[in-house]
Amino acid sequence: MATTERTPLESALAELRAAVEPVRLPLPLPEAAEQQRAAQEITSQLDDYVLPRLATIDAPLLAVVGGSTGAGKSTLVNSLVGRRVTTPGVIRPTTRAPVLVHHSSDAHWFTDDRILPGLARSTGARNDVHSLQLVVEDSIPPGLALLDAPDIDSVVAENRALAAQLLAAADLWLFVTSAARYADQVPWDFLHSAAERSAAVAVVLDRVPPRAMADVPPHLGQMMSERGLAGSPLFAVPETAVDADGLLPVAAVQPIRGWLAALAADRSSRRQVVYRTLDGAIASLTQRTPRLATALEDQLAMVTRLREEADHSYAEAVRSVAVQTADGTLLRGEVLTRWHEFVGTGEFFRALEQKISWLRDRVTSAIKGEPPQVDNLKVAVESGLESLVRAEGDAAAERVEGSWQATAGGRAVLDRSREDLSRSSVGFDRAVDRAIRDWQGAVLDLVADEGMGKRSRARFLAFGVNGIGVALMIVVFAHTGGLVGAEVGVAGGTAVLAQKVLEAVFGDQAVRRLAETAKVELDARMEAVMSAELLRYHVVLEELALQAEDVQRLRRAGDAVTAARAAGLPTGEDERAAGPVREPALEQGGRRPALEAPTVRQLPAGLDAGDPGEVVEAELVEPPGLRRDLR
Ligand SMILES: Nc1nc2c(ncn2[C@@H]2O[C@H](COP(=O)(O)OP(=O)(O)O)[C@@H](O)[C@H]2O)c(=O)[nH]1
Ligand SMILES: [Mg+2]
Repeated sequence: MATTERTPLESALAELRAAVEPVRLPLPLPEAAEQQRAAQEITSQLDDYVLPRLATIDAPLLAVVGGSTGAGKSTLVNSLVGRRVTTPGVIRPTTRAPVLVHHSSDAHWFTDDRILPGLARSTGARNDVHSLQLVVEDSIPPGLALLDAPDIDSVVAENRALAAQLLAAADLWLFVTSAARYADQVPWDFLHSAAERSAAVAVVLDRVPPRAMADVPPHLGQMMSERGLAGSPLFAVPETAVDADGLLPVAAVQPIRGWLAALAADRSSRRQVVYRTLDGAIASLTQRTPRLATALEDQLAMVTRLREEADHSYAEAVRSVAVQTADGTLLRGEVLTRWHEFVGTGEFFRALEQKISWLRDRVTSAIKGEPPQVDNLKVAVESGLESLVRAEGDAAAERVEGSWQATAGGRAVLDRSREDLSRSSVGFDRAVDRAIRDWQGAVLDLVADEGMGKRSRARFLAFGVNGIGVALMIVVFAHTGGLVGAEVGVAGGTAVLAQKVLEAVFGDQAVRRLAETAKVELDARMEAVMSAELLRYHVVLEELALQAEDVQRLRRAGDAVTAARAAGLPTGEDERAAGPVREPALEQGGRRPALEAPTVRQLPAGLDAGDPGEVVEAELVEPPGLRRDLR
């Protein structure tokens, strides 16, 4: 086998394979399952047929005999060969290694894993769908090999899969159907796919009762014409008895034999069959690749959508926390009670409006020496803030889960996740607590820095850093919504008092600046806590390993194959020596040149041919020296 440098077409196909092979479509979108199969089929077809065939264009023509259960495939192969090389049978073994029959001089083409690299080679009969039984038979002409494939409609799934794989690796389909079953759907699905990718096909209509000879073959011929197989030959084999070895009489298969022998004897015809199938296979790859790219793009779009849903939900949590930590929401309940304790009695608090200067002195004396109430207040602020942030975080998780549950793609991602994404993470509450304590620490640092360098240092020290710090937090919590100095509600009053206390210490400019800094700090910390939660959703989406670059790579690879295909298929060895290519790439959907020649209808002796109907009547071209065997 000559190994030559890769042609541009081979390089483009190798890149296509590299682009297709890793494609995974994990989300259950409408096209996903079908396109995932398509990706698998593209890869297999490249490995099993297109790449090896291109690399060894001079290899023998592989005719795969395919069809439904009991159509007579094995009997036909045996009869063509002239001896029993493959096992026919009414009682079917569930699995059996397919049999490949070739001439002894062609052995090297099949013993290595040039084609069908996934199947081991064996020389004896094997009950194993993962191997290929090679039979040397010199009644087969060199340059032609016959493969008896499993039933396309086998009850055993792996047999069906193997049948499809073998047909995809064929240069020529010898499709066997019986007079009783030729209208069945399964064979037509296969024939349709062969027509779609312009594979060379010959149909053998087996076991035709003599009285049906005038009707059934023309009907099948018409069906073939209607389904894109007008150019494919149709051989009608009459129902006859099989001999002791299970072989059909020589005369019954003679037209098929003759046709195959003619094909094998003529290198150019053979090459054209190969080119036609090869080119059709490459064309189908270029047609399938954009669909695969689109399916991958759909997956990416779904991931983007899911990510945005998660982002929006947590952005909402961040926003909501930011609003509620500034609009007075927190200045109630426990915080308020503790604040009252801290600044003094309820009466004192109610008298606030009128007696602000007096109050300042009262407060000063009340909190001098850092009374224990300040710690209670700090704890109340902490827990009020904690429950607010926790609730918003939990709500965000529930929202994401709810919106992801609404699509199949989202449900699939939720199912894949090892974590329960319908709720906050296990560590969330602790993370919130820590972030809040850190913020409180930062606020204390802030007021300490401000207080120590000021002329009001003495007053600052009198209030104590904790008292001042908590007062600043209170001011932050009422920073927006016009509460400070305006709304005279309980919360408003609370904030006003805190504000007055701070102004007494720092002056009003500084209080505004400090409150803003403290708020920015708070928002940043809460956003960090929420981001960590959001990350869980990003991670589970990233685990799908979907990359936008892969779509581009697929598209580019498909385009490159299209371009390289337009430049033509490679030449064989003899042509390489002779000079430039004589046979250009076959145009897609064109008529099949090699198979146009002898299209045969076999009639049993004594029956009038009559109207040829849809079956093209043609002379059987007998190559010189046609013997009982195929040579
Ligand atoms: N009488 C007769 N029997 C046939 C013919 N073709 C196949 N058979 C029998 O039908 C059964 C199934 O045939 P086989 O070749 O195993 O079909 P396969 O499943 O397509 O390989 C076997 O018992 C064959 O002997 C035929 O043309 N005439
Ligand atoms: Mg069989």
